[in-house]
Amino acid sequence: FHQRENIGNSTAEDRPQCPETSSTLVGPLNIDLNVKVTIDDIIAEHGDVSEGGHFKPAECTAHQRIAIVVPFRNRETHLKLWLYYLLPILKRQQGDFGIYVIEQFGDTTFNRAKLMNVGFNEAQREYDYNCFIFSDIDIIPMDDRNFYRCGSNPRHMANAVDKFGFSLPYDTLFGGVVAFTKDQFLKINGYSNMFWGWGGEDDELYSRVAAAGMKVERPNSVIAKSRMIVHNRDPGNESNGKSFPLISQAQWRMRIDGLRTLSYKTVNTTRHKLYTKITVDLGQPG
Ligand code: UDH
Ligand code: NGS
Repeated sequence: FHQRENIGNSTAEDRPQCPETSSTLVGPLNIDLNVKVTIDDIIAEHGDVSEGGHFKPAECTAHQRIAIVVPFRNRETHLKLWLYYLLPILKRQQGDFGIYVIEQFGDTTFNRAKLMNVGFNEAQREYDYNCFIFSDIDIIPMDDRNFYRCGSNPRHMANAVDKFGFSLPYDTLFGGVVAFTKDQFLKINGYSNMFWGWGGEDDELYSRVAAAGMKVERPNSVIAKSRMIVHNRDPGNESNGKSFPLISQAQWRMRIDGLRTLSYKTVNTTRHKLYTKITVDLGQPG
């Protein structure tokens, strides 16, 4: 994948840098969460996405090499909807991107944050990504001007979700969709590995960013409008009730809990036509 050979008549060397803002963007989008579409329909639409979910614009050299990491278990319907809407958006944004669906194996308590760390680790071994977008499977942007790209600070892109009346419920919310350059993510040692069950791992991530002296940037709340697919709480992802002590320790614990101490076992890797799915055994809650 991600061949570096010629595309059409131009080589990577003589293709121009893509413009800062792509001219193919359309702005606000109509997102119908009840749309009837099959995965085969989506595959048929995206012949230019190569095996494993990799794409790069043919006409120009992308600004960033972006790995999109999605934590996953038992959300096939959401994955289909997410791909249906995100692929055209990401292509119009002219990213050089790869999609990584990181699936938690077995029925142990879900650990969203650890899956994100696994995604970072696995993606950066495959290609020279310099930007990592960590996205829930159930958030779909309603405007393609909400760039899935990194900035000079970590970015939060799900700051205007329909579920919260298109505004931020609290200033330090850092869930849903976030973007880190490789250096930014390494600087904070990634996410904590210790959040088993729902809640708080995103707040802890925010604390790491602040402790590392960085600020969080957000797009304006018109461009950032997003839909969240309505769903019930999943079995195995009950609220953990133990988040607050962990969040308050972030500043010192970030040195010893994160990417550098990540351990897991890869159970399976599947190169789907539209994404790479990596199934991992995260072990037992400590
Ligand atoms: N996820 C899965 N499978 C699971 C649990 C979580 O794939 O079993 C992933 C998925 O990418 C999801 C993300 O982890 O988008 C975050 O989990 P979540 O969607 O459960 O968290 P959220 O805060 O919702 O979006 C919490 C449950 C709300 C219940 C409201 C009932 N009305
Ligand atoms: C906070 C959670 C965050 C979560 C946010 C929004 O209470 O992890 O709600 O959740 N923090 C703690 O539990 C400590 S949402 O309404 O989107 O499900 O992101």
